[in-house]
Amino acid sequence: MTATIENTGAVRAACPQDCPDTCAMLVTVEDGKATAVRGDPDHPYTAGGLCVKVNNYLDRVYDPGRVLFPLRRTGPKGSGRFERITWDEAVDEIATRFRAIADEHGPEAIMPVSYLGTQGILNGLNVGDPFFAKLGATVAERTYCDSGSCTAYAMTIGDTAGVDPESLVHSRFILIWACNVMSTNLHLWPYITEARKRGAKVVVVDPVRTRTAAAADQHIALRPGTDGALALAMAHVIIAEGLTDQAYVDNYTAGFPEFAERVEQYTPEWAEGETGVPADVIRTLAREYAGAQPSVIRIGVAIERHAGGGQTVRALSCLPGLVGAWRKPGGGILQLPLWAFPVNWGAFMHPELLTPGTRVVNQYLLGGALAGDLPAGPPIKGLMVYNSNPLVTCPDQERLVEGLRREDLFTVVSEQFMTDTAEYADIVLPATTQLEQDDIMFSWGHLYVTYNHQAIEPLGEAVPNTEMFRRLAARMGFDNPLFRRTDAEMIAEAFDWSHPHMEGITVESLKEQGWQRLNVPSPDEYAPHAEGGFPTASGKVELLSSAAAGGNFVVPLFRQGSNDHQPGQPVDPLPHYIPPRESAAADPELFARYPLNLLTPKSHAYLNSSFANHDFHRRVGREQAARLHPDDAAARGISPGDPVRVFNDRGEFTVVAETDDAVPRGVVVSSMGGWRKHSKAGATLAAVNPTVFGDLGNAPTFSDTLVEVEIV
Ligand SMILES: Nc1nc2c(c(=O)[nH]1)N[C@H]1C(S)=C(S)[C@@H](COP(=O)(O)OP(=O)(O)OC[C@H]3O[C@@H](n4cnc5c(=O)[nH]c(N)nc54)[C@H](O)[C@@H]3O)O[C@H]1N2
Ligand SMILES: Nc1nc2c(c(=O)[nH]1)N[C@H]1C(S)=C(S)[C@@H](COP(=O)(O)OP(=O)(O)OC[C@H]3O[C@@H](n4cnc5c(=O)[nH]c(N)nc54)[C@H](O)[C@@H]3O)O[C@H]1N2
Ligand code: SF4
Ligand SMILES: [Mo]
Repeated sequence: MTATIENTGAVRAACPQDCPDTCAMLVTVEDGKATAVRGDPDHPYTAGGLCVKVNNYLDRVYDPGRVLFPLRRTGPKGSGRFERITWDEAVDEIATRFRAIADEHGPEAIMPVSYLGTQGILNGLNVGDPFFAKLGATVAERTYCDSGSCTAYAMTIGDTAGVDPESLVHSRFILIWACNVMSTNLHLWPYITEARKRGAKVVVVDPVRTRTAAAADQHIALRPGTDGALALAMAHVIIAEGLTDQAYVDNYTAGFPEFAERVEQYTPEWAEGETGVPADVIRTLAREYAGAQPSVIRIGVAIERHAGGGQTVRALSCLPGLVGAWRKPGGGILQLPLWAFPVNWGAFMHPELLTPGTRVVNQYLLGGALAGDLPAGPPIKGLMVYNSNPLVTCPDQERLVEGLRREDLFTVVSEQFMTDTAEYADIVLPATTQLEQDDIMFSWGHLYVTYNHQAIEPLGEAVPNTEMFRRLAARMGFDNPLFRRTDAEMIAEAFDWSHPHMEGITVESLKEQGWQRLNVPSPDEYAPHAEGGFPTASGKVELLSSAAAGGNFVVPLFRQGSNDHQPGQPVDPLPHYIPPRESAAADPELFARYPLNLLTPKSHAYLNSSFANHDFHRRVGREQAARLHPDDAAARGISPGDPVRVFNDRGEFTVVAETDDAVPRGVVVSSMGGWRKHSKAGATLAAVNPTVFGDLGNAPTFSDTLVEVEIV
C-alpha cells in the first residue's frame, strides 16, 4: 500500500464500475481509513468530477450492510438467514460439494454466472474463467451487453477503436443514437458542448425525450426497435441524392454497387411507415449528416436490444464510409474504443484449459437452465455467482427464483452486499471493493489506461476475486502454477506491453502516474481511417460483409474463450431491415392484448443493480416506477402515484405510476436496477422481459417487450 501522491496523502485509484467513463479517482486515507474520494482534476476525461453514483463511494465501502465474512445459510433459501463461518470452512464445503456434484453428474452440472460488478482486468470479466475451465464446468456465455453491436460493428469495420471520444470537439454533426449520454456516459457531454460552441449540431435518436434528448438541438422520436429503417433510409437518401464521398467509397469500401441496390427499396416514405418519423425529417437528417463533415454517430448499447439490433448497427457502421466521415478527426462512428487496448485476454481466460465440446449455456437462459431446459448434458446442480446480480439483471425472473429455491441446487455467491441473488445462496463469500484491492483498467469510453492502487486494508475478511479463486483452486488441488499467480504477476500480464499502443507505458509508470493515454495520435490528429486501413478481411468498410458467411457468431470476448459452439447460421451479407418482434405489425394478436412497448433503460442513480441498496441512491433514483404518456395513463384511469401492475404472458411487476409527455404514446418506461426486495410485490421488470435473442451475437432484446399496465 504505497503510492500516496507526495504531500497530499491521496492514493491514485480508478472507478471500477461497468461504465464507459472509467474515471481516475483520488482517495484520501487517514490512519488507515479512507476519508474522501474525488475525481482526478488532471485526468483529461474525468476532469475532477465523478458522478452521482460514485461521489459518495465511501458510504458504499463502509456501509453497515457489507458482507464482511463467509456465511452459511441457516434458514430456507431466500430467507436471508445465515451464520458466520471461517474461510476454511467455506472453501472446504465448496470444494467438497463441487467435487461430489462432478463425481455424480459430471462437471458440466456446475455453472458459473458472472459479469461486470467490477471492470478491472484482474477482478472483472475473466477472473473465474481458468478455474471453471479446469473444472470442466458448463461454459457460461455472457452476452449481456454489446455482443450484438460488437458483432455487427466488427463485421463491417473490424475491431477498430473508431472515433476518439475526445475528438468529438472537432465534429460538425453529432448523431447520438440510443444513448442517454447525460446519465450513462456523463463525461462525454463536455466534449459535445465544446463541439456545439464551435458550431456543431447535435441530434438524438431515442423514442423518449431523455435529459440528453432534451438538451440536444433536435430530438427524433422514432418507434422503439425501428432504428434499422431510419438508418437504411438515410443510406438511401445519401446515395439517391449523390451525397456520397465517392472517392472514399471507391477506395475504402467494399460492395458499394450491391449495397446501393439493396437500399433502393428503403425510401424515406417507407421508413416513415415503420418509424413514425416524417419522410421530410429523414431526408433533412441524411442531408445534414452527409453535408456537415466531419460527422460522428455515437451509438449506445441500447441500440441492440431488439430483434434487428445487429443489422441496425451494420447499417449505422456503413454510413460514415459512405460520406467519408473518417477522413478527419471527430468523424466516423463511436462505439466502444476498448478495441484500442491490447489487453492480454488470453492470460486471464486461459481458453486452452477448456475441454473441447464443453456445453455452453447463455446466462440469459439461466431461469430455464435451472428448470432443466438445457442442451444435452446433466442438470445444473451447482452454481457460482460473482460480479453479478442475475435475479435483477436477467430476464425470466419468476423461473429464476423458482430455480434458485431448489433444495438440490448448491449455490455460492461472492458479493459485497446481500443482494437479491445472494439471499438464495448456500454459501456467501465476502468480496472487497475497489479501495481494498489493486487492479488495472482498460476503458470502453476513452483511450487511457488507469491503475488502481489499493488504498485501505480489506474490511473484515473480504478478499478480491483473484484471491478467492486462488483459495478455491488450491482446495480443489489444481496444481497448474497459473492458479497461484499473485496480483502483481497478473498485472504484469495485463497488456501486451510490446504493442505500439503501449509504447512509453509500463507497470511502473502507471503506478506512479495513475493513468496514461495510449500511444496513439492526439485527439486533434486522431483519424485512423482517413485512408482506409480497417481491420476487416478486405481492409475496407465492408458494406458487403465477407464475415457474414461465417454466420451469426459471438465475438470471443463475450464467451469464455471458446469459439467452437457458434450457432453458425449464415447471415445476409448486406444490411437489411428486421422489424421488432413484439409490435402491432409483427404480432397484431399480441398487440391487442399488450399495446404498450416497455423500455428498461439505465437508471440515473444506479449502475445496473449496484447502488440500488443504498438509501441515498434510492432517494435520487426514487421508487421503482412506470412512466407513461398522460393520454395512455388517462385511458387506463391511472393517476400519477397510483400503484400499477405491468404485465404480459411472461410475468408481472408492480410499481408506482408516473406520467410524463417525454414518453411517447404507446411506450412505457421503467428504469432497470431496482431490487426485488425493494419492490412493491416481490418482482421487478426482469419478470416481463423476453429470453429471445436478437439477430446477431446472442444479444438480449429488452426493448422488444409488449406489456399492459393497469391500476392495482
Ligand atoms: N447512470 C448509469 N450509467 C450507466 C449504467 C447504469 O446502469 N446507470 N450502466 C452502464 C452500462 S452496463 C451500459 S451497457 C451503458 C448503457 O448506456 P445506454 O445505451 O445509453 O443506456 P440505456 O439507458 O439502456 O439506453 C439509452 C437510451 O436508449 C433508448 N432506447 C431504448 N430502446 C431503444 C430503441 O429501440 N431505439 C432507440 N433509438 N433508442 C432506444 C432508451 O430510451 C434510452 O434513453 O450505460 C452504462 N452507464
Ligand atoms: N431489463 C434489463 N436488463 C438488463 C439491462 C437492461 O438495460 N434492461 N442491461 C444489461 C446490461 S447492459 C448489463 S451490463 C447487465 C449488468 O448486469 P450485472 O453485471 O449483473 O450488474 P449488477 O446488477 O450491477 O451486478 C454486479 C454485482 O457485482 C457485485 N460486485 C461488485 N464488485 C465486485 C467484486 O469485486 N467482486 C464480487 N464478487 N462482486 C462484486 C455488485 O455488488 C453487484 O451486486 O444487466 C443487463 N440487464
Ligand atoms: S460510474 Fe462512470 S461516471 Fe461515475 S465515477 Fe465511475 S466511471 Fe465515472
Ligand atoms: Mo452493459
